[in-house]
Amino acid sequence: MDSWAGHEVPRLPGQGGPLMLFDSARRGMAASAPTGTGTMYVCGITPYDATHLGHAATMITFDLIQRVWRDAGRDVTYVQNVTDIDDPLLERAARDGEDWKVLAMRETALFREDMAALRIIPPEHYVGAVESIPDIAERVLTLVKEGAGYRLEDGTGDVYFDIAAAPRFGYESHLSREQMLEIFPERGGDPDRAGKRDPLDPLLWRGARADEPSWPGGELGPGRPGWHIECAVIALDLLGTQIDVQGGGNDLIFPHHECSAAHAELLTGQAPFAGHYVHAGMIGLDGEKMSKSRGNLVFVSRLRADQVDPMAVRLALMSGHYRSDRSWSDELLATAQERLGRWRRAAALPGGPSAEAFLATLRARLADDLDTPGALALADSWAEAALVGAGDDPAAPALFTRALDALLGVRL
Ligand code: 5CA
Ligand code: ZN
Repeated sequence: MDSWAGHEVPRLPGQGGPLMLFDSARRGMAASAPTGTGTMYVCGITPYDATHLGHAATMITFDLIQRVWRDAGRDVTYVQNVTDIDDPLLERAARDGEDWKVLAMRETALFREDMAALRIIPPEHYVGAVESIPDIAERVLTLVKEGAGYRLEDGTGDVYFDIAAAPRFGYESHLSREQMLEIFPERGGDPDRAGKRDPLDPLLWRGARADEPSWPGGELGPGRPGWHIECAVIALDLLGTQIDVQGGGNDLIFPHHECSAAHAELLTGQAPFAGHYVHAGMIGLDGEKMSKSRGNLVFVSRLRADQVDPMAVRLALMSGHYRSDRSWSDELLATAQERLGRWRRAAALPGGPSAEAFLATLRARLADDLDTPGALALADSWAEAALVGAGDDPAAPALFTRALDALLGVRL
C-alpha cells in the first residue's frame, strides 16, 4: 500500500559513527547494523482507531534509528506493516456497524497524515496484511509440511505453530514459562483452546468462519492469517533472511516478537532473525498505559486540530528516553513548546557560538542508544549561549538548524 509523503533531510558536514543500541535478546548494548545496508522492520498499527501518542513515540524512535544510520553514511531499507485484518478491527467495525475495510482505510489514511506531520521519514515499503495473504498462506503451508505447524482436528481449519519445533523459543523475551502463560492471553493468545499441543502454541492460520472475511489459502483452505506470521513473512519477503532491527513497543516483546522470530528462523534455517530486538517504552496518561482498550488516548490528530505544533509534540515525546515507560501530560507539552520557542529564537540570530562542537556531541549522544534527553540538553545549552550573545559565528545558527532537522527530525 502507499506510504506517506517524505521530506528532504539536510546533509550535514562530516559523518556520524556506529549506533550502539540496546537489544532485548542480548539484554545489553551492541553496535547495530554492523555491515551493508541497514535493514529494519517495525510493527505498525492495527487501524481501528486514530494514532495516539504511544504510536507516535514508537514511530519517532525508529525514525531516529533511520536518521542516525543515514548520517553514518549507511543505506537503509525500512519496512513497516499495517495489520489491516485482525480480530480487534473486526470487533470495532461490528460495534460501530461499519465495514471493516472502510474503517481500516480511514484510520490508515489518518496515520499517514500524522506521520508526515511529525516528519517521520516514510518506510520504503509500507505493507498491509491483506495484500500479503498469498505469501503468508504459502509460508504457513511450508511450516505445516516441515512439521512445525499443525491443523486442529475440530473441523475449523485453524492451524497452529508447534513451539516445541523452535528450540530457541524464549531467547528474545527471556521470560519463564510461567510468565509466558500469564502474558499470552493478555496479548491475543488462546492458551485454553482445546486440541493444541502446547497452550503457548500461537495461531498461524484461522480457518474461514461464516461471519468473518476470508481469503483462499490453497491447500490450507480458506481463512485469514495469524498475527505473528504476518510480520515474519512481510519482513522475510522484503528484507531477506536476517534483519538488523526488529522493532515495536515493549508490549510486543512477548508473544509477538518471540513468535515472529521463531517462525522466521524455522522458515529460513538461520538464527537469530534479528540482530537487535528494539523496544520502545509505553506512553501512558495518568500512570496507565495508553491503549485503545483502556480508552485513555490522546490522539495526534486531535492535537493537530487544536493547532498544536507537531514539532512540539515530537520534542515532548523525545524529552524522555525511548526505552522508559513514561507519561504524557499538559506540562510535558508546555515545556516542549517553550523549548521549541527558545531554539527558534536562537536559530534566528545573525550569529552564535560555533555549532561544530554541538554537532559532534549531538551525534555522540544519539549514537549512545538514542540518548534524546542528552541531545535535547545539548541543544538547550547552545541556544542559551546564543541568546546571551556568546559567540558570533555567522554560520552557526544555520548549522544548528540543519543538525536538529537531520538528526532529531525537528524543523525550526
Ligand atoms: N499491528 C500490531 C503490531 S504488528 C500492533 O501492535 N498495533 S498497535 O496499533 O497496537 O500498535 C502499533 C505500534 O505502536 C506497535 O509497535 C506497538 O508496540 C506500539 N504501541 C502501542 N501502544 C503504545 C503505547 N501506549 N506506547 C508506545 N507504543 C505503543
Ligand atoms: Zn508486528
